[in-house]
Amino acid sequence: MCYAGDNPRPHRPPPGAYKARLGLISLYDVENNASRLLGACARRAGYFVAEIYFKDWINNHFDPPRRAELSNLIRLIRRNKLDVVGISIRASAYHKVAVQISEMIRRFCPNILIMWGGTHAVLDPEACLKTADFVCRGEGEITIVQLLDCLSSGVDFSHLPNIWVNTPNGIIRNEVGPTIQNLDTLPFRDYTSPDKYFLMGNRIKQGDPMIDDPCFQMMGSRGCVFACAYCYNSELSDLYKTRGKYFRVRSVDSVLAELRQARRVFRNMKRIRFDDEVFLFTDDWYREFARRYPVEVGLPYEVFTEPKLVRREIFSLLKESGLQVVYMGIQNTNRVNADLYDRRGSDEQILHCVKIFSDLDLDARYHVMLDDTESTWEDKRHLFDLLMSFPRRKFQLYLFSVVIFPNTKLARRLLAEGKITPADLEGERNKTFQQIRVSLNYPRPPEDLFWAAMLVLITKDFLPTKFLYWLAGNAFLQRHPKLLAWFAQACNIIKMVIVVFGMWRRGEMSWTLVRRWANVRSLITQ
Ligand code: B12
Repeated sequence: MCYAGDNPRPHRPPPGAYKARLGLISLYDVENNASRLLGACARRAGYFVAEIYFKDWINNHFDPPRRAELSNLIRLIRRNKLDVVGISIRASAYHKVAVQISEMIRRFCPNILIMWGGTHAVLDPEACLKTADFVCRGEGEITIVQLLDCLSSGVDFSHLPNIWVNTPNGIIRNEVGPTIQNLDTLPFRDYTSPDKYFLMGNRIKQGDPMIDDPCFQMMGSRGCVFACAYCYNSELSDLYKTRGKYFRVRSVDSVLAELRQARRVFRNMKRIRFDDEVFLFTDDWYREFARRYPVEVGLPYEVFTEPKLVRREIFSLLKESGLQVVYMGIQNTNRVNADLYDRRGSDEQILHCVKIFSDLDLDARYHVMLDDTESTWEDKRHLFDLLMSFPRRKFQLYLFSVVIFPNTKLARRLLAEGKITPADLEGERNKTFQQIRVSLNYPRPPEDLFWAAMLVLITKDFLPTKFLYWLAGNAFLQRHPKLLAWFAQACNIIKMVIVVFGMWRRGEMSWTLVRRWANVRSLITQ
């Protein structure tokens, strides 16, 4: 590895010089935006990139790497003559797989540099450096090209912003680099280069694993204006404080141009999901988007929002332009949200949004987060009553179980209060593999099981409202919540069949979804 050179500035390799070859490995994450974007940046700078999608994630389940998958990975690294591999770890739960894979690469391809990046590496670089040669602790687009330039010119890279390096003399911690302030300057994510591989089972499948997916995932912004305690944004907005605006948006031109390009290559595209933390733009942006989107793209789309951001005027406009599905974070009662999660709001605000979505006939899906350390019986009852006051036929609930990500405000607070130990942090405990979406067979205290089952039943619109209130007040079931959970599970399966059948009829089922949902043991609630 080249350390501590005399020439601290990276420079482009001279024409005709050897160009370092990059591999990007995405762990259990076929969607990974970062791999495709970094791949596009490095290719734009003239470098060879092999993108390797190593397995896919499954809700509430973990399928360890198999021998054939690992040997195919090594085969690909050798065949493509890579000099450096970047492992993109988005979710901390995949830390241990990253260790396993890195150790194997080191054993069979000893001359290859191993770099880790992604949300987890940004959140917990010290832990990552126990295995990786170096870590990218920040946005990767500029860093990856600078690194390849350095490697190609034989220049030291250990001084590069964002880079933290393990050296024989200890860790070099460079400061966080500049953030991309104008997102329009980035290339679009690359879905078409031939050097893409999906490893799952015995086969190496060449080509982009998402290319046949009916849902195209898109982002029009980066960062977030909120800093909820459980979310990694609470840490990142601090980290990037001195590096320009943290929340940045793309122009309508740029968003539509990427969508038009995607429509040409995604043969089966049926809908678009905007994966922005919140779909937040200026009123002028919304107006221009709503005017041009139906003409230039014209597919139904989905967005994520937050109660404080919902305005009737804007959502009517979006609805007319094709908005079909809205995901909104409710998370918990106002008391728990404020006291534990640093989220402020009111029931009135939530009910106001629910009314708007219902009036506009939008398919509303509300996110709720259970299993926290704070909620009392009264909070749980309050949450049930609030959700019961929504028009029952017009929404879905997505129930999540709170996961504590390292170095978030929530993690720091619960550790300081002694309510959790470091072993409970994601990366160590890996709750993601058992319980990120709530399933009723996960072990939880009887009181939590009772209310989780009640929430599952709310969206089973074939059950009468009066019956649900009767169940909620039933002292026998409160003492024996397992009975209620079995009943809720049965209703859940009925609902799941209805949902899957609907998606299949609309042509929205994909192999990716079948793989994720087919496991009955990890069945999530719908
Ligand atoms: C959209 C999204 C999804 C979508 C994916 C859509 C898609 N096409 O990518 C879906 C729903 C599929 C998804 C799934 C999951 N997600 Co998600 N997801 C996100 C979200 C909102 C955006 C990610 C994104 O694409 N950002 C844009 C890209 C370009 O930027 P980036 O990922 O930040 O990467 C930059 C740097 O980190 C760096 N970088 C990244 N990789 C690499 C690699 C190298 C080599 C280098 C040098 C640099 C580098 O450069 C990039 C560009 O600057 C993030 C939150 C967020 N805003 O990041 C959560 C987030 C990453 N997800 C999270 C989680 C937990 C999950 C799941 C585990 C949930 C589940 N149901 O099981 C799965 C796991 C997937 C996996 N195996 O990692 C957590 C992870 C927290 C943690 N510490 O574990 C996050 C942070 C949200 C949160 N709760 O706070 N997710």
